[in-house]
Amino acid sequence: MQTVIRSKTQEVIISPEHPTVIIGERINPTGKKLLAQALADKDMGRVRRLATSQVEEGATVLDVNVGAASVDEVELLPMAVRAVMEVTDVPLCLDSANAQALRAALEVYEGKALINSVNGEEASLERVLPLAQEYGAAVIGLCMDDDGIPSTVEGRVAVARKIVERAAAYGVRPEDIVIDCLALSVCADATAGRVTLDTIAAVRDTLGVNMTLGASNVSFGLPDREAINDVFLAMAMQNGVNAPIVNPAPARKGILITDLLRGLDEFGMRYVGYVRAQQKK
Ligand code: THG
Repeated sequence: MQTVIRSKTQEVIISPEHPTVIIGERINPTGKKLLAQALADKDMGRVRRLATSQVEEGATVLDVNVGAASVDEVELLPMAVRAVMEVTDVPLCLDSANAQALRAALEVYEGKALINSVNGEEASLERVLPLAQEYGAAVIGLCMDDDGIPSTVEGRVAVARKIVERAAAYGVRPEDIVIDCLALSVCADATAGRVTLDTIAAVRDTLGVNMTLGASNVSFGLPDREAINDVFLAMAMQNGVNAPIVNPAPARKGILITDLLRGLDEFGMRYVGYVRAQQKK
């Protein structure tokens, strides 16, 4: 199964047979006071710089999230999308829980976007899936609903299946659904990592759709988070995640090595190219 997303000039294919797609997460004011302030001031300089730097660091898709207090997402999300399109050619992942903001961003976006996201709640399905159909976009489906994130593998797979089925009813094909099985901290719940990993394998085996993951939640509250994130992401990729949402600079090496070991990097061209480029810096 192939999920194709596009900018004006570039096409990115998410599939188990292709190298892992890195969705850069850093255009997001969470934990970034200066970016939150710049967005409140409608100053897109930081957004532009985060776009350029993440593409240099290996992102082939950029997540764009402007959600912060004192930010009107309906105005700011399309503004940020325009700013990013001015400085990079990669396809974009439009990250908002606000359907009006998603629509405004889809209106200005040039290409086939990845909407981030829909979930199993009725209100979300009814608002977001028609947008995907109308704009011909792909959409990330989160394994959660009105009752929160199910604690069992079966519960999460049921939400994923519901999203795929409801999408079909709205004319959105399974190829255009990218499921996020959701990572929670292993610090709070020892089984959190395992439930996510087992859900990923079950979604791959039963639904066969492509998958994303914001892997860094898994290490929340623990020391040396990057080491934990790297190992967890490798395991998640082995189970079927093929388009993770990550900070590209620290995540890229582990992703390239995991692709190499999984037979997705012929002659090690991508890995060797990366190591050579790092040595020249
Ligand atoms: N799934 C999907 N979308 C998502 C997430 C997910 N979007 C948002 C988030 N999770 C992924 N994006 C981020 C963005 C920033 C951070 C983590 C995940 C983050 N920021 C640092 C902090 O808070 O300390 C700031 C550090 C920095 O990058 O400079 O951790 O799970 N579908």
